[in-house]
Amino acid sequence: MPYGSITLHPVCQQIIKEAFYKKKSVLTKSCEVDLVTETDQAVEKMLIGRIKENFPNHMFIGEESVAAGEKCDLTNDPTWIVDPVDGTMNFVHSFPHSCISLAVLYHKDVHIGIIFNPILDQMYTAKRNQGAFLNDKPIRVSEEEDLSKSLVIAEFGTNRDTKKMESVLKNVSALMNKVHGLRAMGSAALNMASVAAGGADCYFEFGIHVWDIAAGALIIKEAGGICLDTEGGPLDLMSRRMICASSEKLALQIIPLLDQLKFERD
Ligand code: LIP
Repeated sequence: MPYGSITLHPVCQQIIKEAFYKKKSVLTKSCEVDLVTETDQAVEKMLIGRIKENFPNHMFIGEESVAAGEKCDLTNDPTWIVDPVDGTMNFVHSFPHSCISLAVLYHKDVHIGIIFNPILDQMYTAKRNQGAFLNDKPIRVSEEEDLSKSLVIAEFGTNRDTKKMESVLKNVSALMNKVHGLRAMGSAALNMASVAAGGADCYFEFGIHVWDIAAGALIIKEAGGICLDTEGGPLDLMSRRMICASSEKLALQIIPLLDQLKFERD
């Protein structure tokens, strides 16, 4: 996979920053808390349009394109996976914890990952076998291996069906007296970036999508961390579940405590 030097077009940052503090027109997707705004759609259209100008034969999987009915078909071809605004609920509420997440895959392996929080000007990047960075400074996962001293991120997600909510509450109650702290921050990509930068020690979620985690999976790997399936096997980007941690030792302490859910693949 030829590595280009990829920079997110400054217009994407401008679109999000300008809309961030304004009142947004909000639509719902799968349920009343699965939100989308015109900014999500505009950023995805801008990003994919600009990338296509340079890489016309590449494939694309975009959150909002899939929501509009496009296939979510990951092949061995060079593929760009885009979440134009990850943490849309946060964006709608002007809570500055949302980002653009962009990954480039080849033969289904992530070769480039970019997670950009335009409100806080935080650009997390990684190229395969070339390390992980925050604003061009190298980042590493924490060295925490003691569950009782770990900060763990667990999300409520955007699915409010009873089975999912019961599972979330089971996982929160199973963990809350075993860890240092639990957090729910509302952006899968930024949760993974936090683990990569050592700000959290573990994050897991059931119900996420490939566009939420593809970039973060490479950034964590390049920062010395690990991403697994929630039952401990290899991560399957399309399986809609994932656990990532600063070490396998820490992940393996959490996995047995989790109430496991399965979802239809992306
Ligand atoms: C969000 C994820 C988050 C999850 C939310 C939502 P979106 O993505 O990043 O981890 O808990 O339910 O799926 O919808 O803001 O792009």
